Amino acid sequence: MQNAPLNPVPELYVSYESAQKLKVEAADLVSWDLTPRQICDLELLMNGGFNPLKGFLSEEDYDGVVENMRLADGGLWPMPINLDVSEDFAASIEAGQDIALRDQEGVILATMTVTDNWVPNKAREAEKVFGADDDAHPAVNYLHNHAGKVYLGGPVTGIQQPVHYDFRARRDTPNELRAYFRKLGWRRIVAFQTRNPLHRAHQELTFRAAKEAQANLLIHPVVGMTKPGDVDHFTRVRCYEAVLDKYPASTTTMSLLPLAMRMAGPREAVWHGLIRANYGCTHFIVGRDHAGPGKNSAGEDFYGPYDAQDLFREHQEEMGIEMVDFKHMVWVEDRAQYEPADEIEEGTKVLNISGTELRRRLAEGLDIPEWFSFPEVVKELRRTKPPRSKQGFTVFFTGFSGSGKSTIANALMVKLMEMGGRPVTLLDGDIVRKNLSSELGFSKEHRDLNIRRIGYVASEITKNGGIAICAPIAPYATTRRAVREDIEEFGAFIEVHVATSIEECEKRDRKGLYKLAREGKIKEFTGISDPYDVPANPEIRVETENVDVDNCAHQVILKLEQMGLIAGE
Ligand code: PPS
Repeated sequence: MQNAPLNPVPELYVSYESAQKLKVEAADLVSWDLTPRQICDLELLMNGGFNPLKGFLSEEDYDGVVENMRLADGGLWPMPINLDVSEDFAASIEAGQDIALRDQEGVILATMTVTDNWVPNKAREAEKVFGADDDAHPAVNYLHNHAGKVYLGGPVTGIQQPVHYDFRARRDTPNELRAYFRKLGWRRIVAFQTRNPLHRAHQELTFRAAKEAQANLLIHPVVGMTKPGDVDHFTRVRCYEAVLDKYPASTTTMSLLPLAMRMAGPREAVWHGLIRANYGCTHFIVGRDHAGPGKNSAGEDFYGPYDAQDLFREHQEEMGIEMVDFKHMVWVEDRAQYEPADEIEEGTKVLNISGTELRRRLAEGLDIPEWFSFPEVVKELRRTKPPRSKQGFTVFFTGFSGSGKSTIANALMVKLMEMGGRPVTLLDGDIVRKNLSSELGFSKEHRDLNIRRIGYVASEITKNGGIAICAPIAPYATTRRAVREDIEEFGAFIEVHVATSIEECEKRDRKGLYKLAREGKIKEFTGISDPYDVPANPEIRVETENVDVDNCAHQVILKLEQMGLIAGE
């Protein structure tokens, strides 16, 4: 195999002077506000990372890519790169029209001449590109539930790079990286793709891969979009910086790749290889289950463990980048070193910590041994993900008006404040309606909006390590589920159903509202003239009839203890 020549790859940017002019002209064009994923795609289109693409795929290119990984001109390209838009926006665009592409702050990054405008067959795209039309696949979920219904295709003219304020010194375009390799005289470069923190096994395997390929090493982590739930890129980059020091001086470098991953296994591996070839690399490490999306909805793997390696091998000649097999490294206790699992004689005692086990140890604040990771890396991970007993969480009470939600929520707040350690905020129904939602009434739409606002505030509190206690009626299960999803991104969500019956609430009628509701003086009153979906699986259900408030609050405390959310020092 030839070494990749390190002359520049074509970019889609115009010169600085033309860009200034174009920017002014583009202000009059119809514009599309790019989604975060489209911004990632556009950056790599413009900087040559997606070379040979000259813009978002035309319908003909898209069809070929979906069907057999080929562009209309026969070139290999495994991943559809489309500008997905709403039906309304698409309907307003005529063939041949130029549009401006803006980032989320409204900055014009590029213009695009729309040559194609079509409604894709998303089920076919899911089957062909991702292997199954199953929403458990993150990219299929994105395709059906987030991506616009219509695709626009056409060439792009680049005005400026998307703005990044983080880790600027570690971001390189393909041509910058090529120039760097040229300057250092690196002719053989093996790239390592990653979306996870690196531990000692990764350091060993990448170092070995570089030695095997007699190449220099590029750690090329993805900082665009990865799999939902991954460690955020800020933390990861701090971890990578620490690992970088462990390689022999001047053998290894790191650069950040603003790619939006699709988790498409085999096709993704080929895509990753083509991108790295554009970045001037000659070799690429492909492992077991490369860019695997996890389990499908039947609990099975989407792809075979070596499908990605097989597909890469089939195309590597044409791609101009060679695959280096990823060696599964394990710690051999007796020899106190990492060795490839397939080279170890039977009966040798080896140690390994799985990703799941690592997450458990981090969540519970347990020991992570030095043979597994570097102390600097573990320190960073612990800083970002403290043990559960130090993370934020949300306790979400739901139940009828007068069920006792507010009283129990107040008692719980006081008990948690007595324990100390984390700030506690009470978002009681009445307080929220006064301060956050004063303009809202009690229609379904307004109640949903009210609960989504509470959920947003609670998710911010949870993210920042506090305890949010919410106590609205929250009558709709779908809205409660949406709030749960928002909050569980950052910490635990404990739904508490205060299960006081409507008869009992009406009997108590503490605010006299039930009487007014019966008389028809208050409309849409929950339980009387408006629905309430009883929670099917709350973390805890408390009965308030014949149980005092203190005891109800204590039941919640016990649940929090059981979930590891509160613990002694
Ligand atoms: S919701 O459905 O979650 O948005 O309701 P919430 O914000 O918790 O507000 C409920 C409080 O508003 C008073 N109230 C009503 N409740 C239900 N239905 C109607 N139509 C209504 N009108 C006013 C009532 O006092 C509720 O307070 P709590 O604390 O639940 O008793």
